[in-house]
Amino acid sequence: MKSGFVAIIGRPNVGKSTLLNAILQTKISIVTNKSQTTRNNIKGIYTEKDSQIVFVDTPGIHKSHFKLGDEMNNMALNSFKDVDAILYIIDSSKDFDELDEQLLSSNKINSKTPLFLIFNKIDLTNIIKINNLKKKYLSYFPNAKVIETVAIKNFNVDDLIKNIIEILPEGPFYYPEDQLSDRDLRFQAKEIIREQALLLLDKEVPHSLAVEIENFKELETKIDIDALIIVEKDSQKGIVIGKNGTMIKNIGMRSRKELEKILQTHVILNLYVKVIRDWRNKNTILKQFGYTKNSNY
Ligand SMILES: Nc1nc2c(ncn2[C@@H]2O[C@H](COP(=O)(O)OP(=O)(O)OP(=O)(O)O)[C@@H](O)[C@H]2O)c(=O)[nH]1
Ligand SMILES: [Mg+2]
Repeated sequence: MKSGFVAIIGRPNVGKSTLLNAILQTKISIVTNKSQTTRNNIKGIYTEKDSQIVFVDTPGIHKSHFKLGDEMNNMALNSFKDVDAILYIIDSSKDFDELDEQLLSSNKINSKTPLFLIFNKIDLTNIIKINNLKKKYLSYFPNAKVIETVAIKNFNVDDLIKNIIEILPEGPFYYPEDQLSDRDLRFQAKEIIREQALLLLDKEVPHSLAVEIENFKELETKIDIDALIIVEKDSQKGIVIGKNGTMIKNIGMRSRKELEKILQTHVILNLYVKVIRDWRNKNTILKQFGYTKNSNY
């Protein structure tokens, strides 16, 4: 039997969570067009007959201006300290930048850990650009395995899994065969609501927004959920509620539909909005929301 832990890392918005979901053919991690969507390390467990890969999706590594961002970066940087392989995801349509350079030239990535350079989003660019990027990345890690993917279309995902299994050590299954994630339904619910809010909102609001589940009651024929949407300013609260409550109704309706798909049961969802000023810089709030290493999540 083969098994191991594999960290999925990279800059924000490159397609890390999309790739994890493609590998597991299930929505484990939320995906939006906004950067810094993922705020926690989230495990996705892939099991085949005689191999198990425990993937760890991570927040995109970015230049942070808030304590929240520092915590997210720390989570990501801690994820690949002791793993059997690292998937470094690259948005092939973007230029190589200063933060990539910093990360690759620091000694944070252990040169003994097998490294996969995943050139994702190749549908958005051309061969010349991809080849230039490859040269750049390979100059830091000449032995890395290069794979091109289009995560939204599942392109090359099977090939990637095959390549990972090849380098995994012999080992036991770490999780039951039918377990797909380390996160519970409560966590999934808060993430789905955040995802739907992020998809509908713009500018600084997505980054200032958090969701807390106040009540999650599993009844025989339905699940009752009360959730709080937290923002940092009164003006943002107004935007989240929308004219005559249209925005919050829309967020609620879309979240409920998505939750019903995942939970396979009827969902009653009540949303409330609350302002906590500057919560992204408050340690106690970050801990309460599950955004620190020592949080419950
Ligand atoms: N065209 C194209 N878009 C993609 C591809 N993979 C992901 N995307 C899109 O890129 C955006 C970001 O995807 P995510 O999976 O949320 O990216 P991420 O790296 O997890 O982002 P963070 O959680 O913010 O770090 C979404 O709009 C995806 O639909 C791809 O291969 N091609
Ligand atoms: Mg993500």
